[in-house]
Amino acid sequence: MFIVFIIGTAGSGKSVLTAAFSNWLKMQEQDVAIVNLDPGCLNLPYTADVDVRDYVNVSSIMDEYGLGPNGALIMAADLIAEEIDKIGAEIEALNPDIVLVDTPGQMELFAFRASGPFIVSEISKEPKAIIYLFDAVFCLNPLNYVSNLFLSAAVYNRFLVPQIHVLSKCDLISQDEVNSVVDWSASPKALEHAIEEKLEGTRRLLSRNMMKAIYSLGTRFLLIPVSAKTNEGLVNLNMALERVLARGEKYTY
Ligand SMILES: Nc1nc2c(ncn2[C@@H]2O[C@H](COP(=O)(O)OP(=O)(O)OP(=O)(O)O)[C@@H](O)[C@H]2O)c(=O)[nH]1
Ligand SMILES: [Mg+2]
Repeated sequence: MFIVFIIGTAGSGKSVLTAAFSNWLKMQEQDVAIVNLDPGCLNLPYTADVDVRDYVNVSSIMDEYGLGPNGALIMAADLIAEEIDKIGAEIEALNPDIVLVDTPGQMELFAFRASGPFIVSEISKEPKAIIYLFDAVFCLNPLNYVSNLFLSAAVYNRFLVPQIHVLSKCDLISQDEVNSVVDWSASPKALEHAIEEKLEGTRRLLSRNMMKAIYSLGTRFLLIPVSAKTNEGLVNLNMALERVLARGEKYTY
């Protein structure tokens, strides 16, 4: 069994990708289970096999403790951590080949508080990977792209789990734009060139220095363009996961 967490900023396409990729895997005759870890979501574009909302209820936390929505979500994250053995046991009982885990809308609640890494480590002892989403529309501007690089490096630093980087919603930008952003992710020189060309003054200086700081970490961020709407790139995403998780083998033998 392999566990794949789908992480990204609010609205970056986590839930829709979870739905599209699970359907795609099922078509490849892979045995998939979906886990929803977002206690605050109202509607999901898939049917969760394991749903954290069966364990914690954000609106009753708001009522019971007199909290606003953000305070309640923080509390919910801590309550999920307390229930993680039961959630892990549910997954274990399903015993699929691959588990896709949709994570909370507000990434910082999951990635930057103590409960997130605890949940990732305790949900299962099986091999894990993270799919980190870069929203294509947001990444067209090199300043936003560099900011997202920082976030993804921070996520990697928090979880220390093999991380695959996806350019999500790539159907919303042109093929030329997809190629440019993928070039930036493959070559620091291409990114530096875009920063010089598209940014000015303090933004240019800061973006250039931020970019250099990131690349000095030695982490690679090659982006895989994916669309959950057209299914473009799901083959490449799956190959990248197989390389990381199963050394290039299929999940099922
Ligand atoms: N065109 C297009 N739209 C997409 C794609 N993926 C997601 N969207 C849209 O982007 C919006 C956000 O998608 P979600 O999957 O809910 O994003 P999320 O990261 O789960 O959002 P939160 O959990 O609310 O933070 C929705 O309106 C989706 O329909 C895609 O590949 N192509
Ligand atoms: Mg979502």
